[in-house]
Amino acid sequence: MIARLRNYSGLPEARNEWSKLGLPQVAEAPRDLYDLVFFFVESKDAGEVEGIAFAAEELGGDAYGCTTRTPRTMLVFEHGVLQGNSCRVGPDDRLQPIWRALSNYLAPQPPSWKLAERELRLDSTMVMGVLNVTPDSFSDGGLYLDKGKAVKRALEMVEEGADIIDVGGESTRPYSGEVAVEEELKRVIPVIEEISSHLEVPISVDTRHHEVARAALEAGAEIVNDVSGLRDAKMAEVAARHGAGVVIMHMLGDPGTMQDRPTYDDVVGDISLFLDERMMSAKSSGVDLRSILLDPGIGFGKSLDQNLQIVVRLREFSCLGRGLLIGASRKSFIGKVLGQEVGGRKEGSLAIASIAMMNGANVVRAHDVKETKMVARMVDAVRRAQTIS
Ligand code: HH2
Repeated sequence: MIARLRNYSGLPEARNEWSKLGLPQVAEAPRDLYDLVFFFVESKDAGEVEGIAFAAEELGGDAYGCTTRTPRTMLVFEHGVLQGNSCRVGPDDRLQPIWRALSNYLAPQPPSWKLAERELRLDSTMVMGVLNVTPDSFSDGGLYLDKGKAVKRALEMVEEGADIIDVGGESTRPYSGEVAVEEELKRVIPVIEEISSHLEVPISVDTRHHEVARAALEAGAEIVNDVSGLRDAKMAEVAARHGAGVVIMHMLGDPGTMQDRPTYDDVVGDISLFLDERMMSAKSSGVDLRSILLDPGIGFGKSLDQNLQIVVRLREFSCLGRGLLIGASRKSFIGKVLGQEVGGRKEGSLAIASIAMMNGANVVRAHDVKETKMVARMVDAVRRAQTIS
């Protein structure tokens, strides 16, 4: 079960969402939105959702069941009720998930990201530079298939300020097919071996295959970035055995089909539930929760509007208690808004990166490292001013 704090920009947004979720009675509520705190609770288990709804009502809140496929309820509290009760929370409090969501939302966790040999501080935004050793990636396909060129680009990205280098050997752009493990290994391992001996910054391997992850970790990578959310059953075990950092990303289906009319009851809620379930599964395979970062997967089975929703509501994912990674760089939703092909999407990518950073992204995956790093430094300065003023 997960709980999310939902912060509406105003009544029109709230009404629109409530009617989509089958909450007409709340849409008629006359009370002032700004006196209220909203949570959504969702679970695969309807009984769990009912239990928390009951506990919320006992405390003086209101609970409204949604008509979505996933059992989901909206809890509404007046500010005063929450303030009066949040300090009395015990470990067996049935409202524990909403207290956790509230504190994670207001003071996002965590301060660091645990890798096998070091911890990466997350108090400033990190930039993950993209290095695709593929013939067909949507943006840099074919540019770095040659090992020498790939190594040169990695060093250049570090000069430009990259905090992590993400090496991938399989394009996962929409409608792409799967690359054989042998081929993926041939592409990425020599590059990782070479750059790990030159670089201080951690290397991540962007792969869906545990064989590739294992070989990459042995060759010097420290992070597994899995766009399939650890669907390969052995992936979590490999990551756990190496104490590797792990990025769990959400994708709807697979690259071959993900853009065929993607639908969600609620894009942020459905993705949150998926990420939480994959995170708990990784934990049960031995992955330390402190090693996990979560990524809602911009462009992976999402329409233009769904991608924009994720960016604007990113902070809701903080309720899950982990750091967040966002990869929007040069993606087609930016092209759709601006009417630009891949080469003309830099400004749009930087705009999205800065909004994502303001909304809680800890790591931003980018092709234009130098510019993204400058945006990160600027946004971090603004955020620091926010906390000391
Ligand atoms: N996006 C891509 C690849 N890996 N990993 C994470 N965690 N998040 C992302 O958004 C993400 C990712 C797709 O971009 P790219 O690698 O440039 O393209 P391709 O898949 O065509 O190689």
